[in-house]
Amino acid sequence: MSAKARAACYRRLDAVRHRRRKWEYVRSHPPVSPAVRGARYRLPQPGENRGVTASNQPAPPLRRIAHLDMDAFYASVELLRYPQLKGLPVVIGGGRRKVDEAIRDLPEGSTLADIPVDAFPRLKDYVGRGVITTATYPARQFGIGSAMGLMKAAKLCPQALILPVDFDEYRKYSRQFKQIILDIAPVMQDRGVDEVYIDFTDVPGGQREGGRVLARLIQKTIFDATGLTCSIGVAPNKLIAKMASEFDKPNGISIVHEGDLQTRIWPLPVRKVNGIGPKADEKLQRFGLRTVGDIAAKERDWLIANFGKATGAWMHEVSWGRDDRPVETESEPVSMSRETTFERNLHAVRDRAELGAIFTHLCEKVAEDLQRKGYVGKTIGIKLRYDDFKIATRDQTIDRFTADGKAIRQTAGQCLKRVPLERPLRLIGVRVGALVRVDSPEATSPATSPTRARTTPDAAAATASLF
Ligand code: DCP
Ligand code: MG
Repeated sequence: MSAKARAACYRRLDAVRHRRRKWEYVRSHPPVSPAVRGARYRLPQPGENRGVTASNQPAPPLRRIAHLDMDAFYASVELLRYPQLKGLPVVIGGGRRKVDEAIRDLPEGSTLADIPVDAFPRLKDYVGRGVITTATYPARQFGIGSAMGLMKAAKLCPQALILPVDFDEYRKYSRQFKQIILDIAPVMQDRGVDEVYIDFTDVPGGQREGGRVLARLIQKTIFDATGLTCSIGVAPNKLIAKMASEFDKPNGISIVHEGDLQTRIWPLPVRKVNGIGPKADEKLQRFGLRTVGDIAAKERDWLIANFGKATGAWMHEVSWGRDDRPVETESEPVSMSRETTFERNLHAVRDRAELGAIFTHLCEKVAEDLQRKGYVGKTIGIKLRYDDFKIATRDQTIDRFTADGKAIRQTAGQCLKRVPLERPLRLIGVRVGALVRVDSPEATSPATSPTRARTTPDAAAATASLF
């Protein structure tokens, strides 16, 4: 193409850009040649005049949103400590059993990586009602997957190895990989233990090759630091990015552009849309709508008439790949606390009744906060400030997630027994940490980690007499 023709194309392109809102999805493409279409997704090269509007203002960069999802997350974290299980069918599920403890009983000088594969328990020997949280990719070849009953999985692949869930370990890696991402691309939205959205738009490398360059950097940095792999989809918005991260799992990168809607999104089954669950799927199937493209082919009004105003309109939008939800950076709270400074200093013995009432009230308030915001926590802590302004803190981790005022009060009471109470107090606080969402898999699973300090009935009675 001649320089003159190219300049004309760019002018046309800029005029189009100018017309649309900054992040709006463009439905109708101008008739541009494939060469120019490709150039739309490149940063301007030195000497190129594209990206500069008539008024000499640089055009806004194209919106590029990534969705990153760790591969077989819980299982991959387990394989870090048991590398001898790599390439084998392994499932993660159920609580820690005696057999899990027994294999960790190692001879002097050996490590977890030395445990022979034959020593690990197998699915065929499993008895119980638990479900699988995840399975390694070799196990998935047998048709095993998340949420499947362990007994059913045992029929499909009796030789698969089974490991108990260890949320504390997964949470540790979850924090680590998210911190790595934040250090590279600060606009990140936490979507759960193993997935995040990242806004690539203004990050160096975020536009190169449609985001592939930055995605590769993030993938490599996470792998180098943790040994874990992830899959990333980069697209014009969260909706498509979420679908794209699944395109090339595991350890894949998928780049989707606006113009790929028909070829890559429309053929997908409707369930691939984040937000279309089993019920909506069933109804769509009844109308003969199986793919995203089938929905797109329906009139907006038809969708509204059959699915209601909000859902119908939403289905129309998503089937056309439109989604302008921002990447919300507000991170999940790690703890919630309540504290109070007294009007006059109080003494643990002389003002026991008053202090006791305040303490109980604080526990109830934290519990209310947790319940209102939909979290449960496992680490209960207290904070005291003495009359000399010195601070003491203690905490204790219990074996079940809770948002219950009484449970918090009881454990906080245990913590109180471990701080000096001779001096008058200026302030007292209660904190609940190690939070997870109340509806997360961790919160609803049976207790797995051992209690660090159990509350016996006697201890509870003793606590009651404190304050
Ligand atoms: N999980 C769970 N119960 C489920 C689904 C998932 O406990 N029903 C847990 C285990 C997974 C983690 O959440 O490791 C992340 O869920 P994903 O759906 O991302 O599944 P994986 O990361 O295991 O596999 P993939 O490679 O498909 O992402
Ligand atoms: Mg995952």
